[in-house]
Amino acid sequence: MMELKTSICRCCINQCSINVLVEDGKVRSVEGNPDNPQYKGYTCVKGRSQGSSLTDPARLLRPLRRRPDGTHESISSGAALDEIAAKIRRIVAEHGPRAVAAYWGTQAAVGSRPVSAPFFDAFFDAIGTNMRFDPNTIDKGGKHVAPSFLGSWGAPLQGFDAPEAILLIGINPWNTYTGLPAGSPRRWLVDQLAAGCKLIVIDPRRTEVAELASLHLQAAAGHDVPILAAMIKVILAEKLFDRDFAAQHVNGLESLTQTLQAIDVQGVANSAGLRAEDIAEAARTYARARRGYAMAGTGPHMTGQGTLVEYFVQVLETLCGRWMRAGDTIKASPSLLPPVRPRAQARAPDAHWALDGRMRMRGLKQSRAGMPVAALAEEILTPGEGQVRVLFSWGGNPSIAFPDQRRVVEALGKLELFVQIDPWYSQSASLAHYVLPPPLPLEVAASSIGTEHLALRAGYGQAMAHSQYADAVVPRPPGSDLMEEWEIFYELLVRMGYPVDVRPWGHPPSSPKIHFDAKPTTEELLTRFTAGSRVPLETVKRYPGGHIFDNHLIVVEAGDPANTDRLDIGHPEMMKMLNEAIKESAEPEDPRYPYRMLCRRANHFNNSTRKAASNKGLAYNPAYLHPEDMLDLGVDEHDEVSISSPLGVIRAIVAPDAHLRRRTVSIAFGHGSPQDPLADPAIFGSSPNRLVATDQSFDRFTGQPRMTNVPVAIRRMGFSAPAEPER
Ligand SMILES: Nc1nc2c(c(=O)[nH]1)N[C@H]1C(S)=C(S)[C@@H](COP(=O)(O)OP(=O)(O)OC[C@H]3O[C@@H](n4cnc5c(=O)[nH]c(N)nc54)[C@H](O)[C@@H]3O)O[C@H]1N2
Ligand SMILES: Nc1nc2c(c(=O)[nH]1)N[C@H]1C(S)=C(S)[C@@H](COP(=O)(O)OP(=O)(O)OC[C@H]3O[C@@H](n4cnc5c(=O)[nH]c(N)nc54)[C@H](O)[C@@H]3O)O[C@H]1N2
Ligand code: SF4
Ligand SMILES: [Mo]
Repeated sequence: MMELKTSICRCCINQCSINVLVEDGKVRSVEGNPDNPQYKGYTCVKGRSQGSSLTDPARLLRPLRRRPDGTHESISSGAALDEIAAKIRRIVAEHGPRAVAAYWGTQAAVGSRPVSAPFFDAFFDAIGTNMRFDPNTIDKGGKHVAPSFLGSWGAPLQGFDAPEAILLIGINPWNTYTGLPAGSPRRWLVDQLAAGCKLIVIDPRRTEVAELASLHLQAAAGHDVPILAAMIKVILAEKLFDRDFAAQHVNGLESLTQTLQAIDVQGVANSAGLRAEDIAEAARTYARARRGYAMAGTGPHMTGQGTLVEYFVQVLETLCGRWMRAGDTIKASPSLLPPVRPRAQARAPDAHWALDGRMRMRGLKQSRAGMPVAALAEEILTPGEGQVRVLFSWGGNPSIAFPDQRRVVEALGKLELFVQIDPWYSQSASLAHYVLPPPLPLEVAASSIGTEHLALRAGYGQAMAHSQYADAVVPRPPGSDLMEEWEIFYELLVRMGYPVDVRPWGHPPSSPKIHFDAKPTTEELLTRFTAGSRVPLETVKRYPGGHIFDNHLIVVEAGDPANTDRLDIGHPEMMKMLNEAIKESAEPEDPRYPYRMLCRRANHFNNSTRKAASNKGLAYNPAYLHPEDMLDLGVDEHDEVSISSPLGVIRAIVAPDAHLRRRTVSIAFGHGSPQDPLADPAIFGSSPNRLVATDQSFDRFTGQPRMTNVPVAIRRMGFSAPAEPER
């Protein structure tokens, strides 16, 4: 029997509304839902091809346990959980809770996080460990830390609501669904541009989105801080800022103006390879627009200066008065979360970026962006009190995504217990003691709550009050032994004798926990976790393909007249770091490493997640080079090169990209064999993280290392494979 079922794609952050054609319990096809008002039928190749992953013979259908020789054998989920619980009990008794670390990755974030994170949190809270990691500190960690220096506003930024100017800094929403609202990003952007919105892009590559820009500053990588500072200088000098807002809510104008005297717009332009007029034009265009948003992506955040970059992005937003005011309506009010009460008022910075957790190396601390992932390998390898001996990894791929891959792989090999929750035999699964496979998204119920929640952070989530609920569309494969992520942590809580008390995801820390005496179902969790939401789940369920719930949208309330807090656009610590950054951007080139390796993403891959049928036959990640550089290197398309940094060397296959700046190599991560970095790149792809150091140049708040603009050497491959340098 054929049936058309509506669902939500959970393969990436866009969370498209999809129609799934099901025949006898099998997915026949996945297509966009043309009737959905937000997505209008949009999907990408990853989502459309997910049906084949459900029946892919490589999919894990039962838990695995590692044998002493490193191969894996099947084990029942019950036995695996018993063994894991016993090991944790022993290790915690011997070494204390800090020996247990946990990491959730990107597929947790786009997948079952809203139902599973509460159980994950409850489990590691019960153990009492703060060695809890997530990808923020190797992604755009500075976004969370910058408000410690700027302060925060009690209401969101204007964001996607009718912008007259958009500033995208090192972000390519065409492929990545960040920086433009969830939905059909191209269609949305084209509509805004047709309505007169101006798009400004700062990126060393003429990306797909840069093609549509009114102004593309094709700057050299790593110059974002000086460029933003130069733009702000122009805005201040030409008095293009929101003077009323600044007078009422802002401190530090004088010290910012003073510090910017050291900035010479022409000098910034020269170092970044730009024209000073273009920097000034970008500043004027952005500041003259009455509404707009700026979004810095992974490019600038991976320069090792993420916090400073983000501070200046937020200073720009503050100067342009982009914060919502009393009476403004939040068009993207989340539906399935309890309504928030935004107020138009500043909260002063507290400089309390550091939270309780401490790493044992390089003075690194837990910040508002989380624990520094880049130092987790060192925590595992460094003996002494507090050494990490256990790692749970859910929906992440440490062996491929963490910088300094060689050290990470060595560290993972030293763990006493490494549990990987993964539907695929990924690079990290292949190194784990236990692999616990969850069902795939179309086999479980879900809601759009994740995208709704993101919408309160400018540059992410949706532009409208869209909401959707989806039942499972197909059953799990017969004979499989799969556990949903929340179920794994539920079962471990029970086995270890801890109470099952969980706080619904997205609810404030002060909200009450829910106690479970008996094991719930996912449907029950979705219901209980949305109690008190702005729109009742029952109402959302009445529109199976998704709907805009724009009755009773949240309206920003007036600020408290007694509040005297202000945002600080001239924070002394940031001003000091700006001066250092200006000096750093003038660093001399090292002639041994004349190329700069840039981060990049591709539409048909989502980080390292198994490529299913979406790769058009291409199993690897090409190293993109400018055609002139290819001539200099004497290589053609499909030729092999070695790319090296002082840390290591990888093999890669070349592809031309005339849209790059000269002397750059642009390559996606998420590929390669961690066990054998010099394995055939045509089969395994190439891993840039082999070349990225964690302890040379890094953001001192988040520990996020320089993961783009990395100096490398490129050579045409000879007859013999290159050797990795000694360490
Ligand atoms: N299809 C797909 N979608 C994804 C992902 C995926 O792998 N595939 N990954 C998801 C994840 S985890 C994330 S974090 C987001 C990331 O989404 P984005 O931040 O959009 O990631 P990229 O497409 O790599 O874009 C980064 C851009 O920064 C530029 N760049 C590099 N260095 C610099 C620099 O120093 N300064 C400036 N200004 N630009 C620079 C690069 O040329 C590139 O165009 O995408 C998410 N969505
Ligand atoms: N050099 C370099 N390093 C980078 C980056 C870069 O641009 N360059 N990007 C950084 C960024 S922005 C990020 S966010 C991190 C990402 O770091 P991670 O989140 O650790 O990496 P992913 O590759 O997204 O890992 C996803 C894992 O989840 C598994 N998976 C797939 N589907 C499911 C599912 O339904 N359930 C579960 N439980 N698992 C599933 C996949 O098989 C894979 O093992 O990497 C960072 N590292
Ligand atoms: S953009 Fe593609 S992968 Fe992402 S949610 Fe939509 S269909 Fe799925
Ligand atoms: Mo990311």
